Amino acid sequence: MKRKSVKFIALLLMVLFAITLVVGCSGGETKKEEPKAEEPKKEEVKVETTVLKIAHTLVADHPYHAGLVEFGKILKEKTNGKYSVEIYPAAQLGSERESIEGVQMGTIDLTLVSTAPLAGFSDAFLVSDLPFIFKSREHAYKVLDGEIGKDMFTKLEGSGLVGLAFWENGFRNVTNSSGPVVLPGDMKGMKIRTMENQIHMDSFKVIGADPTPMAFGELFTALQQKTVDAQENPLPIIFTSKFFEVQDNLALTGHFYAPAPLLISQNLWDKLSAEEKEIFQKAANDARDFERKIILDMDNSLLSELKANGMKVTEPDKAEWQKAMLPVYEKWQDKIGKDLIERVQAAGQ
Ligand code: EAX
Repeated sequence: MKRKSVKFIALLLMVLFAITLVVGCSGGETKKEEPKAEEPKKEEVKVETTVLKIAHTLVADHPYHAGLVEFGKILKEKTNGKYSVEIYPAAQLGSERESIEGVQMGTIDLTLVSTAPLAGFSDAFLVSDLPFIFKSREHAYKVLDGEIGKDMFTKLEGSGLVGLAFWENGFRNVTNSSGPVVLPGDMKGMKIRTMENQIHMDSFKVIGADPTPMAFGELFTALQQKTVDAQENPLPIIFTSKFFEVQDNLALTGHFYAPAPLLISQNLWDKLSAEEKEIFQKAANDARDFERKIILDMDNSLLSELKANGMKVTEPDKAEWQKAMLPVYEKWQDKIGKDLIERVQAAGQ
């Protein structure tokens, strides 16, 4: 019995030893660290940027330009870099009329212009070109940012142009190189440059002046060479385009209010998704408010600058000028629509 149990224990020990050997080999081996699979590098998602061409006719110091830079900043941010802008100031891409044509053809993506030259493309804005139709900025904004302004943009359908928002050029004043202007009759025979707009030309004809339509880009030279005696523009343009260098007299007539619609090419607009359209619209509205504020600040501060640059300033009685230009309403009310004129006037009551 004793010998058997010794044998059994020895066998048991050998089996246990063998098992330990097998387990030890497999479990003992220090597991080679499996190389960690490389974390897939987050691919930088490269956004293809579309650079939009924007044209305007004023110098880069004018609020038109600052407003468009703001528009581009908002657009780039809200589209995560999908859209950015390249702004061409000072009529680099042509006059306002040529820029509007470029937007229609899609060779220019957006343009910021006064409503006046749009008369050659659509009747939609004629009411805003009437003398003294807007009593104040508040009146203008109430009309342009409301239903009437929306109707104006709707009338652009089919023209290749889409109106995004009405920015501001502002209330226009007469400058000249002949002498002080107070009464409308003081402009008798005076050669005044106007925008390419028949209502503007009729408004100066009716007070005895001699209107010449001309692209903005030619105006400074025409004043310098006395091809024309006078011009009319808001203070921010008179200052930033340095008209005080070639015009001695400024009459604060405020005879026209010039809205400045931001227009986008229909081709481009149709390619935008619903979400992108919303982003473009909001950027146009936010940049509009930004630009209007700069114009207002400049309008309030530039008079002293212009006087300091030698301009002699008169403050005509606006009621006199309004009465003198009234026949223009008679001539244009059928074309524009008496009811539309009355709606716009009622908004200012
Ligand atoms: O729209 O032509 C003009 O006098 C305008 O004020 C100018 O082009 C900005």
